[in-house]
Amino acid sequence: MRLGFTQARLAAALVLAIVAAVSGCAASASTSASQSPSVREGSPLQEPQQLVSHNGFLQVRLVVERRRVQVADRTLWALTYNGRYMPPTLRIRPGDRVELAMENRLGQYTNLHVHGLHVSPSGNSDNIFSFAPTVDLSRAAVAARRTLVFSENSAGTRFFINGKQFDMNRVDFRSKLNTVEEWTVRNDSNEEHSFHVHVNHFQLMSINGKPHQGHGLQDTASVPAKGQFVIRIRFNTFVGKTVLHCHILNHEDAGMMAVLEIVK
Ligand SMILES: [Cu+2]
Repeated sequence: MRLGFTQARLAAALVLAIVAAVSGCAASASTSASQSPSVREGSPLQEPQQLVSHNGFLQVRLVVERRRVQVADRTLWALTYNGRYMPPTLRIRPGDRVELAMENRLGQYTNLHVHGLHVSPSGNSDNIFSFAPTVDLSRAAVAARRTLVFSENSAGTRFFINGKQFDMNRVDFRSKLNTVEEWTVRNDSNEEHSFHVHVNHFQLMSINGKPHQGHGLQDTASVPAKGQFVIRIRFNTFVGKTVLHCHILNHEDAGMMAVLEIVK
């Protein structure tokens, strides 16, 4: 993750406020043993680490991971930032530039939210929706590429995939188990169709040539009228015959369905 700021609109110091919920009290005043024998006086309260810009520039690398830490003389498994329970404070001046790279070692998705900075909600900036697909097929080796053309007759009464109406006794596409394929789904008609494939979810890569930032795998996607999209699909776990089709029921019933067989 990399955030760039050329115009910091703050007065003096900026605080990177990644809120860490402090579990249990930090340093309590000494209490008599009879009231709470498990609480001892802890270390003095410590300020978070400060990372300070120099010559108008601050480069920060934040490693986020679950680690064992000492808090108030207790051992905790906690979410940490660069090995510390409290995240650092960033000190920069108006107009400074910050480059912040976050490495996520949590084994689950997270994002970085900052207080005191004017940051875009797009892309991988301060974007709560920026979860990557659970599986990212963008760098996968592609075993086969196919084009699936959705079309219909001018009356809108018969619907086709690659010029054919559905026939359950015909196999239209044969794909190999444990491979990734890239399919271009093209819509030659004047209305949108709802592409749907059974068994394996797919990653939507682009729509009408424009790269798509996916929020996860999906099993249905709209293909625009006179447009197209590109998906990548991995055939996991199961072999056998299944179908892909338009999810508009009368299109499907009028032929817009095809047989996909997944083979070893
Ligand atoms: Cu349709």
